[in-house]
Amino acid sequence: MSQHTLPPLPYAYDALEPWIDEQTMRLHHDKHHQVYLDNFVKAVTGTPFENLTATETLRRLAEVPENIRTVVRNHGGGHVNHSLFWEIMAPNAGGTPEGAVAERLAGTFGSFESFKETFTKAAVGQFGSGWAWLVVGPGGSLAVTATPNQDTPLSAGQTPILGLDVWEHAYYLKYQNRRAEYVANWWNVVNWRKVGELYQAAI
Ligand code: MN3
Repeated sequence: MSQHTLPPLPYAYDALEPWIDEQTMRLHHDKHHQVYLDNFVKAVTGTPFENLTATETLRRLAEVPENIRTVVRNHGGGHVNHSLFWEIMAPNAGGTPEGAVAERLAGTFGSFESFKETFTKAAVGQFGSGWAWLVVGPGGSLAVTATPNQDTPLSAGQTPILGLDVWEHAYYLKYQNRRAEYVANWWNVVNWRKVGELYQAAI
């Protein structure tokens, strides 16, 4: 499969019920993500970035030609952000992390619960559309950040290993304006095993 093909969801559209509804997953993956990908591919085609992975291109956003940089930032960002988002969720998930990432979370935030509070605050408090992140920085350090729109921490030299989409399209059908409830329920579908793997790969 081409790196510029929309990866299928790694589970059924209704697999994250009741926390995230099937219709939202269908629209979000098949329509929203597809549009980000299509516009990204259109922008980089015929440029030196055509054959790089999207992740590499977003890491090197500052080098992307100015006439396509905004499209790459918004739509390439949308593509890499959503690709991560589908992966770090799973049915029958949630709970707490294990291993190195669990130790580092506890060391950084004091406890897993206190990490959750910090992340939740970032997600609920992001004004307008955007994302909350757990990112890996130098030396395997962990930090919680938030970005507006589809900006990815990759472009800031960080590696995101957990991300939460707080655009209204991610939750409006089921939760309407109740973003805090969506965020609280989302913890039930976090795939900590995957997050642990991403942490290992990043350090
Ligand atoms: Mn989205």
